[in-house]
Amino acid sequence: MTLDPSRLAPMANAIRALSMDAVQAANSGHPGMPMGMADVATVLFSQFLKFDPKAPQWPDRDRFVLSAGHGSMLMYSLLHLAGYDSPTMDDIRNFRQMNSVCAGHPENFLIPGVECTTGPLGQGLAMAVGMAMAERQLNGVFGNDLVDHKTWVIAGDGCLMEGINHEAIGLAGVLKLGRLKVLWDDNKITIDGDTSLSTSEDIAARYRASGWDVFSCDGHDFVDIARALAEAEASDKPSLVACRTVIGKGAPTKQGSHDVHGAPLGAPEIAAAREGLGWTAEPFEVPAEILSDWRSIGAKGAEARTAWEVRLAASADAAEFSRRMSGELPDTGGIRAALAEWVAGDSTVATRKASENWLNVLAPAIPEMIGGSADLTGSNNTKAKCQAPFTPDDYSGRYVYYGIREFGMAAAMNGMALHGGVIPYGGTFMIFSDYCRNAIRLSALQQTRAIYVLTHDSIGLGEDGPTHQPVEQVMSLRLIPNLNVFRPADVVETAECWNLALESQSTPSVLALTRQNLPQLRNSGDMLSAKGAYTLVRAKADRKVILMASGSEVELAVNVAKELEGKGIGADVVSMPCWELFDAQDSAYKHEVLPHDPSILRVSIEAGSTLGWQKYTGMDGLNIGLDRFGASAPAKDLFARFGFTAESIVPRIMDKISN
Ligand SMILES: Cc1ncc(C[n+]2csc(CCOP(=O)(O)OP(=O)(O)O)c2C)c(N)n1
Ligand SMILES: [Mg+2]
Repeated sequence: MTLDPSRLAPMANAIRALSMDAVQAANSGHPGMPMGMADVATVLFSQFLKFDPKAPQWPDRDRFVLSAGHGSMLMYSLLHLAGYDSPTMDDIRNFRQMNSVCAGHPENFLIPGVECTTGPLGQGLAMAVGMAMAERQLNGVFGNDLVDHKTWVIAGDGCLMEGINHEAIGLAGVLKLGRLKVLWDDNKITIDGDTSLSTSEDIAARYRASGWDVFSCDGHDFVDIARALAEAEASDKPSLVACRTVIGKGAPTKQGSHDVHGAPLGAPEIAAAREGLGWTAEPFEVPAEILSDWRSIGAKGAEARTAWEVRLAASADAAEFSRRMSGELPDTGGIRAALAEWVAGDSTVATRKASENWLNVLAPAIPEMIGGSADLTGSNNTKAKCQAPFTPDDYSGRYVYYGIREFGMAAAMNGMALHGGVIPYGGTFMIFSDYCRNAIRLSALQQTRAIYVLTHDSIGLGEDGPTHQPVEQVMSLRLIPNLNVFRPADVVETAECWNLALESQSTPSVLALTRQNLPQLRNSGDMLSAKGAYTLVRAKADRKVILMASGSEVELAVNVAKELEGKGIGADVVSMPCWELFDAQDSAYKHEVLPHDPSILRVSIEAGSTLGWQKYTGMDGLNIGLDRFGASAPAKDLFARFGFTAESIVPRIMDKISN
């Protein structure tokens, strides 16, 4: 569509009208942002964004991320007006109501045109960095014919103020992600009022210092917006466009004020705004001519999409590219054979090292696995031998040096997984899962296959002391819905848990791994970890005790069981590498592993918070754990000091049984 401001203005006003009306009808929501950015978004969609509403999943589309997720009505208006099947006008009428796909904030799992879930400020932009990384990685492998698109972001003052912004733009800068373009809603307003209340930084200088290009425009002048976006598009650096806007533009008495940020305008203000904008249509109606202009923008993308499909069909890489984008793993026959060998073996090794060894089996067989670490590669053991670094000189590389940016890494992993075609995994110490926790939560909410390799998972890390020793982290990760927390006990479970993580297309995983060596506990069984928990050792004497444990404490449970058997007390040992998978088993299996029998004492052993184990042990059980901070000492001494020895545990069990 040629640039004709007289046609664009009514198109932008359609966004304003829908946003005012939907927020008013819902009696909640954020009209200010969509009204303020309506003009910029209209220019972006009409002249820059590559998209086809009839093929929302087309792999080579530009990605559009509304990082300022509170402005969700901007997203819903744009998608509807441009001709996506979802959301419908009825969905928009029911904005923020039960069962409407137009949720309070945009959700990727509700609307195909929504690339990622946004709302937690800053993370949309940080996920866009990951999308831009995935684009370059796949471009590095498959070339321009199949992969050649940009990532566009609309971000607000809040997204730029959040700490994660620093991590995200630093990563984009060092990786020279020139196809990442961020449009900043520079309205100088946040919830509390003028941005001068809380910030005085030179944002442009900060971005430039991080290797970005910075442009600016009057966000209400269509010609100027198009000029700035064209300049940004032409830049080979990641680019920020400061779009000077008026929040709530079009609301006559409220625009420019924080009052318009997050509350309905009210009927009188809406009536006055309609008059000022010359908008005469009824609520939730868009005049045919304006809708037709929008639909013609939407229709434009079909040409690029069909041309791409022709190129794909002609490509020798078509099958492999399509497989990677589908998320299906390649044939893993070799991996199964390797696992059988491991089961037959006898190796004493830290599970972080077992993970590295298994990665050296997985990574060559699964080329879409893109690893990385937040500057702990040698400790997290995340790099497979076959992986070259992912750098601006070689984007086909498969290993990312994320730097000390745990939150930025996790958000980027989400963006990569959402982009598709790659399977991201990344490492840091378990203790720093808290640094990236909200991104892990968003992995779960967004149903991304992000795999977190969190090593040094207990006091077993030893001398680094309590700042580095996780206590509550493993348990607190189990609180997050749709997240599989794996804590494998040995080399075999480590390999099994990795496989399960890779097979979980819509559930992210945490692999909690030890620093310290652990003996191999199993020489039989096929993927027993898939059930989440299983009986590793059966009682020989009359069963009086069931010991359940995860990770490094399974070995201890085995030793405790031996001593109890020596005293004529039969004890099962249940290894529980993944609560979530165990909870998903049928009740027959669960009762087979943990039978209902009040005469059997249930004992949990895990070197971390005990809160939660009671659901398996019952309140009459015994919970051996750590409900205090650790200390700085060698691991062996710490386990002894905090009661994680058979000498300490056996008497407690005997005591409990005899009382
Ligand atoms: C991490 C996070 N902290 C706080 C909020 C709550 N919140 C939503 S919007 C907003 C203000 C954002 O200001 P800005 O990005 O400038 O948006 P504008 O008011 O201009 O629409 C805040 C604090 C949030 N959504 N995410
Ligand atoms: Mg603002």
